[in-house]
Amino acid sequence: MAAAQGRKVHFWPHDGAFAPITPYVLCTWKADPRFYAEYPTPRAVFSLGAGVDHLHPLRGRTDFPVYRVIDPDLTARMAEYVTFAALFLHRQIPLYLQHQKQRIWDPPDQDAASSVRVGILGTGVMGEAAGRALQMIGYQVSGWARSARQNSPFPVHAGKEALPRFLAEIDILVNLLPRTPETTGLVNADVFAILGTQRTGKKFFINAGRGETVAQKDLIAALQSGVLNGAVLDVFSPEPLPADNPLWGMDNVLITPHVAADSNPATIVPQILRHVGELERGAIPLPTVDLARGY
Ligand code: NDP
Ligand code: OXD
Repeated sequence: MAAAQGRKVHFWPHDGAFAPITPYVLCTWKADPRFYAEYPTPRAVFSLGAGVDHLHPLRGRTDFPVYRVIDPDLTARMAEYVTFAALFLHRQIPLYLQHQKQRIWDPPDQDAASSVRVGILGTGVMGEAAGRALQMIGYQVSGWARSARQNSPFPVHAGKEALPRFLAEIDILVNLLPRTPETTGLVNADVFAILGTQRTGKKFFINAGRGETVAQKDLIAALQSGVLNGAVLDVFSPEPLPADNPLWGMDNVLITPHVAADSNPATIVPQILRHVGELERGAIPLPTVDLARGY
């Protein structure tokens, strides 16, 4: 509250009814759609995370700028998570955990990172940072995005037509796509089948984007049939992942409860206040979200 520097902060719904003082901004994370109905004329909307799929009740609105968290702390956390997950899978940690339980000493063959190809779906703020971190370890990194890149630290394939070619050349697929109408269910059986077809070897999947972008039944089938050798999964549809979901019981799957990159209030509140200050001075900082595009 002190950080708000004299501005009134109203917590909804805990603080009860509020006759909006004009102008006001909304700071929101997975709010009940009634929230937006109660405050229909915001000066700006701030997502309290990087993802903005939770803002779907505002789709079609163009009368205010929308901002998301872009924060080095959050980005670094995602790069950490993806690096951990890639090493966990490529360095065969599930096998050692299993061997340890059985007291088995049996060193397997081990590929160098430089021979492992990691592909990133979505090379935005998170995807590019994760790719850079993976490159530092020596992985061969490539990416896939909607639009072509000028100055990417690794090759980026653009557009739907380029997807099969991108997939055929990778061993570890990392999903960092936002959830939009176009990306919903995009990672499906066809994607898993093409993965790494240019070279025989192990194939892995990491998902820290959104659960809805993956056809979960296809993922389960790919893990059960050996099309995929393992996965590290942070996001699901629905969340929490129901206790009877087969993914929980799979030895080749590591599940984390949507913790890849948590927003830290200590770093995001000053960012929001900086933008609010600019709005108060009449400058409209460039919106970081395009609601029509969905991210
Ligand atoms: P950005 O908006 O910066 O990047 C999104 C990327 O996805 C861009 O490269 C974009 O392409 C690409 N993309 C979007 N739609 C398509 C499409 N139809 N086809 C191909 N590429 C597409 O997002 P961030 O990198 O900051 O974050 C990504 C997601 O990660 C968030 O939306 C959120 O869902 C998730 N997240 C998860 C967290 C967790 O704890 N698990 C924490 C934070 C974020 P282009 O560059 O061409 O626009
Ligand atoms: C986010 C998230 O989008 O935590 O920031 O998933």
